Amino acid sequence: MKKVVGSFGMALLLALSAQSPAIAGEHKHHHGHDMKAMKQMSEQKAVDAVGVIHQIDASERVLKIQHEPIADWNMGAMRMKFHAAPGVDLSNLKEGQKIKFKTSNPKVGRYVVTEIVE
Ligand SMILES: [Cu+2]
Repeated sequence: MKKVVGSFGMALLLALSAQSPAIAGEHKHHHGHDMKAMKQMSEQKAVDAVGVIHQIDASERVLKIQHEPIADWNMGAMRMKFHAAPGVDLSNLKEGQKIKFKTSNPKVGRYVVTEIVE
């Protein structure tokens, strides 16, 4: 519930800058590409990605990242949540920072940052 409340709070903030429709559409869009890309992702291979950290939830170990297109997943640019793998050190990361990272999709709807490359 904590995450839901957080997203809602952010949606409220962003509503002031007229961006809330984009947030509201985020999950719907993800279900679409999850289903389509499910087969090719099931192998759990980590792929390269680049993005800007939008939000860090250190206690939940969740990063909200505005990522550039991820060709290996046939996924366009978007903002979405990634769970940090146990070995990933979040202490050096800052909101607004651009990172190169490796990510896997172990199951539908769950995205994991497996490594921060730079
Ligand atoms: Cu995405």
